Amino acid sequence: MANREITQPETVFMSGACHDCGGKCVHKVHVRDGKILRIETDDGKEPQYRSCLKGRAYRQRVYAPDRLKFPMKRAGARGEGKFQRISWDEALDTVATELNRIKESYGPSAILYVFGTGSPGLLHSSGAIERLLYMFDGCTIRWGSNSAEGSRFASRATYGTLATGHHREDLINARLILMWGWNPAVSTSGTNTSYYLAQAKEAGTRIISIDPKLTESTAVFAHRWLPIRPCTDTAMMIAMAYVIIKNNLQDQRFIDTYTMGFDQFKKYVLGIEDGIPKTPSWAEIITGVPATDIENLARDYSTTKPAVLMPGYAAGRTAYGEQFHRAAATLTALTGNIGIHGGNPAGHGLNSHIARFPVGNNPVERGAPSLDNNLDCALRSRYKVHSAKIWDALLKGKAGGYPADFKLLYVTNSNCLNQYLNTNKGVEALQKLEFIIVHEQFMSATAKFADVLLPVNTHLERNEFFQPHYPDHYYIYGNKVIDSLYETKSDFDIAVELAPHLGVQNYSNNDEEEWLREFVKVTGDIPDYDEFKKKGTYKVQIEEPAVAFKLQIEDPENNPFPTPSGKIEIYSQRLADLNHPEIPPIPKYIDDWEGPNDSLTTKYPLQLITRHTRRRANSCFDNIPWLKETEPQAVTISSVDAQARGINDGDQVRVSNDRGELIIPAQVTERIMPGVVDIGQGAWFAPDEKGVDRGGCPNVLSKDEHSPGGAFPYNTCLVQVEKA
Ligand SMILES: Nc1nc2c(c(=O)[nH]1)N[C@H]1C(S)=C(S)[C@@H](COP(=O)(O)OP(=O)(O)OC[C@H]3O[C@@H](n4cnc5c(=O)[nH]c(N)nc54)[C@H](O)[C@@H]3O)O[C@H]1N2
Ligand SMILES: Nc1nc2c(c(=O)[nH]1)N[C@H]1C(S)=C(S)[C@@H](COP(=O)(O)OP(=O)(O)OC[C@H]3O[C@@H](n4cnc5c(=O)[nH]c(N)nc54)[C@H](O)[C@@H]3O)O[C@H]1N2
Ligand code: SF4
Ligand SMILES: [Mo]
Repeated sequence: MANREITQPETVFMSGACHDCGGKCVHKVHVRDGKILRIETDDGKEPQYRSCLKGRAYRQRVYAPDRLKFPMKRAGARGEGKFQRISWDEALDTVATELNRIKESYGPSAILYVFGTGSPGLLHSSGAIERLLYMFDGCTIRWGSNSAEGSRFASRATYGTLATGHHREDLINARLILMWGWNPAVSTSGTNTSYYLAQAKEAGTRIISIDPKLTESTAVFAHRWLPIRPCTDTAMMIAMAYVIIKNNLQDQRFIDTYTMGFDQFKKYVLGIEDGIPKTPSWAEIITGVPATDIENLARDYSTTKPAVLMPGYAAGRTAYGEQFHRAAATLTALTGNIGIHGGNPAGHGLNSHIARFPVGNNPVERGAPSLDNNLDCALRSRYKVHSAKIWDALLKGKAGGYPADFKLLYVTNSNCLNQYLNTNKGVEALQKLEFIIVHEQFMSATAKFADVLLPVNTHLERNEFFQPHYPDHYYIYGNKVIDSLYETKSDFDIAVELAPHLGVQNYSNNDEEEWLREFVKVTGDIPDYDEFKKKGTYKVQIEEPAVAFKLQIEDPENNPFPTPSGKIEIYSQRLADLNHPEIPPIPKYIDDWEGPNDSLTTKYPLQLITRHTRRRANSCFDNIPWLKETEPQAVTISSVDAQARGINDGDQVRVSNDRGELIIPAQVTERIMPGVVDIGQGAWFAPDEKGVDRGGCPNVLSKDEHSPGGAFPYNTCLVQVEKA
């Protein structure tokens, strides 16, 4: 037989922005005969939006042998991971029958929708099913950002908005940068952040890192590393305020003009309120940072202007995480580093013009007060379930104070069993449900518990529109590069096909392209859709980097801050009105449960932190061989703590507390402070027959609580480590 393989010429497609990594980059995909050959990245005009190792390796994710290929229904016990292939017709019929049955028997609030950040696109993402469920009389949804609810809470309380960021180019204008629990060389934090940090360093900006670990960012950019005990940063910041106020180093004109509540804060800081002056020596005992270092940093930060204090989200993912972000914002206000080039208000830092998929209103929440900008967590939890408490909510329902007795769980774009707190409790809770539906690309820990499992395509198998999460000035068009593999579909396609089975009329009057055209139009920036689609990126020219609150600072008369007082609220009356002892109206240090001062340290003496890793985006990519090679899953432990336990580098160790245990190799290093251990988050939960995790999933250890302001306390967790 003649050779039938006629080789087509190689074609290049522009796509990008694969998962939730804190960035959105360009994928330049080489294809021949409908097969991806390799993936390169932006080599166009600066600024380039270049991929990381995960994008370069994406071919292996698309063609992974363990991709979910067909719709399936459960064949063994729930969670056992045994499935049987079914047709899409049967799958959609079953999903519709169960949704109808649950709605009719228990009401729509018995349906809990848990969505995550698997797909960062606007159309083919979690919003698609959310919209469908709302049109189907609603459901209960989760609230609380795993990433940064503490930061969101603090930003709303202090500034009245989440849009508090500068374009990252502006880092170059700073004379001093404090990377406070911020590791953008790994966690990206805006695609080009490291690029601009490198430029700032070259231009002479001094950079100081405050972090329990000597991170990649610290190694590359910082002039100094100040190790600090996790969960204690607020104490250090308040002691810095003490030094500033005692030495009259604050920007009093700024404080008088733009802020409210300085005097109340001052009374607390100086100890007039409670008899405890918050001196550097007071903070040294709590934080482990020498008092002289705190004193020097306070002087440095308040006398070097402009300066950036950049709080990462991790120090706010603690038991009182919002206090960290409130204190950070307050330091920027005391020093007048808000609204100016080279400064930073240390708020949530979100892109202000981010568009959203129109999900509509949830009928189940009809009559609820506006919850969006609300600081009252208890009020929110009357209508939604805080994501930290979903297992508890499944187990206890209304009797536990939750909005409903949940019967059906619908999960898209999330590996919640792996990624939310207290995985072992999740395993138990999932057994309580009558039905579980999961849309997935892989057999994740969560997918294993599905009753119906629907296979989803990847971003390279659909057209999509992407916008940056952090303030930046570009957009990405993700072109469909290959046809959907096997029988996979996107969440949007599934919603469109499921709608008629549910009797939902007019789910979408637009097809994919019409939606994308609409999103592009809404930006107001992109003149030509077809050209944008072809080029894959649209870079908006800017005169100078955008600076949050520039107008408020330059012309305060006409531009109040969007807070009730119109000022930066160091003291918040809205918080005072909550009358909650653990949500004080001014930022305060509160000792964390499971912090370094908890008596539980006698049993579990080590503080566990769980950083975001280079080789994964949350739990995405854990199964990709090329990426596995780059970084073994291990627990990082200081040589001091390792020696005391007879642990050598590479030894298998048991990390445990009362909630669970896991066995992984130890990585012994001087690059983490004694008393602290670190396990990269996102590794796949793999319990052995005794229930001991062998995959390295740190959430078998984390506690399913949230801070008073709604933060996930992933980094508040006490453990013991011993040789396995
Ligand atoms: N211990 C600890 N745990 C943490 C954190 C921590 O710091 N420490 N960080 C937390 C943070 S910040 C976050 S944001 C969460 C993230 O937690 P999740 O929101 O659960 O996100 P991922 O782990 O990325 O899981 C996303 C899942 O979606 C799937 N997916 C990808 N694309 C699509 C798609 O198009 N459609 C569908 N249906 N599925 C898709 C992926 O295969 C993956 O299994 O993790 C949190 N978990
Ligand atoms: N490569 C990669 N990039 C990512 C992600 C990913 O999974 N992989 N995830 C993305 C997502 S969803 C998010 S929300 C962001 C998260 O971004 P971050 O929350 O900023 O990232 P982390 O790596 O958790 O933590 C940053 C640094 O904080 C330190 N740290 C931990 N606890 C404390 C503390 O109590 N005090 C102080 N001072 N430092 C502390 C850690 O050692 C780490 O160096 O990253 C995004 N970027
Ligand atoms: S993980 Fe982020 S930076 Fe890496 S390829 Fe995907 S979108 Fe780009
Ligand atoms: Mo996140």
